[in-house]
Amino acid sequence: MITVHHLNNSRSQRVLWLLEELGLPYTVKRYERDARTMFAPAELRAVHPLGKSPVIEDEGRVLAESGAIVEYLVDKAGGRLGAPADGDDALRYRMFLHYAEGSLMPPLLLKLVLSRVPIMGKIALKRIQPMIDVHLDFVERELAARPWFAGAEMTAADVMMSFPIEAARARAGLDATRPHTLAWLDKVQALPAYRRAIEVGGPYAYD
Ligand SMILES: N[C@@H](CCC(=O)N[C@@H](CS)C(=O)NCC(=O)O)C(=O)O
Repeated sequence: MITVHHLNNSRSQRVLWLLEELGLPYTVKRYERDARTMFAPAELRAVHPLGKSPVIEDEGRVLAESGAIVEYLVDKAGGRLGAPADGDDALRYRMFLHYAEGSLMPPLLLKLVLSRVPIMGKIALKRIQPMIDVHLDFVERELAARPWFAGAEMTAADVMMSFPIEAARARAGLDATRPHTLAWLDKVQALPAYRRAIEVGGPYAYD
């Protein structure tokens, strides 16, 4: 049985969503962020040296890093929600699977960190938002061209993209000026498996 080490308001929410989509059996161990620092509790380091969420345990193995976990779960489910058959869609799938954490999350995280730094943070923030806007414009164009990130069907690439898009709506100016992205997010958040994952994960600030 898979164990998900789930931190509140975190990337592990999308792992719960994927597990619900795939119908794989799992249990959840919960952790709460420190209310002041927002860091994960030290006990998560006992599970994995990085002490970050998500982490899963399965068949005696411990696996960290969302993208690796998502690929592992897709493989375990026989490739369901994995790369589409069409070659171009498959390339999009691969790209967005990496893009979510590799390119889109870093400026969003930087914005969050800088927003907590007085004076110099405010000055630096002015340089970050235009970087984020380039990403959000790119995402909007992609979703104007097709209903899901990798084509006509929902895939695990959508699961990976859910957290940065939710974060962008919460704190980086994603609004009605990018209607295809917002429509995609509304569609995702209405999916039965997504809703079940929210119930399992507990209160989620980005829902
Ligand atoms: N790229 C990693 C990032 C992991 C990460 O930073 N997780 C955050 C939650 S969204 C975390 O554990 N933060 C608490 C901490 O740093 O103490 C992944 O996708 O798994």
